[in-house]
Amino acid sequence: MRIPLKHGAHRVGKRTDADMQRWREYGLGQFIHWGVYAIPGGQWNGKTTHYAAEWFRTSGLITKEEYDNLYKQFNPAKFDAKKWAKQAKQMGAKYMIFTTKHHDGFCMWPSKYTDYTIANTPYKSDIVKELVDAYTAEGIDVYLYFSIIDWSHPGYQAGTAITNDDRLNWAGYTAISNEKDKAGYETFKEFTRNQLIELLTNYPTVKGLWFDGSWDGAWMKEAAWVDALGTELRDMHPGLIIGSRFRADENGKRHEDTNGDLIDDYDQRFERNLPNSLAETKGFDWDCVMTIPENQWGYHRDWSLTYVKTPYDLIEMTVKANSLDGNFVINFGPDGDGNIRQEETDIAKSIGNWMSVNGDAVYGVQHSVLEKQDWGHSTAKGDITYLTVFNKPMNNLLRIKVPRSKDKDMIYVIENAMFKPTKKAAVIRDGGRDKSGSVYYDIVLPADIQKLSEPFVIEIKLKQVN
Ligand code: JFZ
Repeated sequence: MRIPLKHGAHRVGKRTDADMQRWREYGLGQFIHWGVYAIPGGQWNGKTTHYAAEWFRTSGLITKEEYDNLYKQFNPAKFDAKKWAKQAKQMGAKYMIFTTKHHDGFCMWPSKYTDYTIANTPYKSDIVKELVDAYTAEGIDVYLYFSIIDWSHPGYQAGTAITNDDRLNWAGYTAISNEKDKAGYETFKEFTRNQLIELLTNYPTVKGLWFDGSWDGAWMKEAAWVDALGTELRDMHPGLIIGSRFRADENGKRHEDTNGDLIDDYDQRFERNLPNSLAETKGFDWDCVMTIPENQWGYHRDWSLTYVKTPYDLIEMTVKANSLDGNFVINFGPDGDGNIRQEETDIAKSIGNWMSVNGDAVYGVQHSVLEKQDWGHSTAKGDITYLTVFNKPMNNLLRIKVPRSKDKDMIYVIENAMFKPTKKAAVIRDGGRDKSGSVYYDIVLPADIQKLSEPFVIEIKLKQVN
């Protein structure tokens, strides 16, 4: 039984328009977390935090006053938007999400509605504009990250701060306790609306908004107002793409509404955590945003404290996400001078080199008819199935299990197979059947493929026969 909702999902099932189709085909994206937190980079007065560097204001290592004055030093002399965009292009990113304003409230654009912006730093220039222009010129679509939580706005503080530490605010159990707080929160809502309208007005080429911090308790209680704001933003920016981390329904349900329908356009729940099956995705569009270290989004000076993912870790996640109909987004945290650190530059390059050979297995694909197999992940586009091999068999015989067709009289056969890196046809052997009727094929890995020390793709054509 469906429960009537005023502020739940406004659509059941996926969006079918061209803008959303374009989103679906991205495959790989880049996230950038950049703000004044890049100046301390997780360290202050010789002490280092293990917590996420972009949360540095709450680390206990810096006073609020010290943090709130950091912007007076923000002057990234090495920042070169075109260089970043070229690097992202080479990596193979089709879209980029940029932190216009993180939880600290510092605006990377010259917002009219607060003084806490890039305009009042020694750098002065509009960083959001530089990035939107540079990435758009490279053919990379831009999305704006925007935190609802804003530690710099007095109305936000008045409305929601139980303690000074917003980390305790995770679960969204804040309450507005008195009339003064309520009035303050109204000014915060108006401020948030003004800023969002300002962003879409200033940067009309952006494709969407990536919201964060909407678990805030007071925000979740504003279902009707936030819903109306979403409609207003969509009306002023046709095609606008918004994820499920913007608003709650009237019962406080986030991501999925009370009826289990996805709120807004794609599921944002797979943060730093990929699903393992199509069933887990519930058939929704989704993205997975991922840090390169364990949990650092903003610049942290000391990556020795954490496991740093390798290019092949990230490539496997990219292919896995796409094999389950999601987009994968890799985060970069530039430093306070505007440099992308060497480790990130090297990783981007390796990924880009791999994507330039194997990108067909990632862009514009969907899940394939093959079940998940030990050697890796499979994706499909039209009548081509891409097998991306991450675990090369010791005997160099790659066993592929091909499903029985739903129609009992039909089976799938591999019609032909080609190694993507060498463009050579593969030798396919009959690998037998099992009791359920599934058919197996063995692909013989030739010497040049055996020698590869990186994942590789085999393109196959599956044909249904009687
Ligand atoms: C949030 C931010 O707090 C963080 O700094 C970063 O910007 C990240 C992209 O978003 O962190 C979250 C938000 C949601 C979840 C986890 C971390 N979540 O839903 O599991």
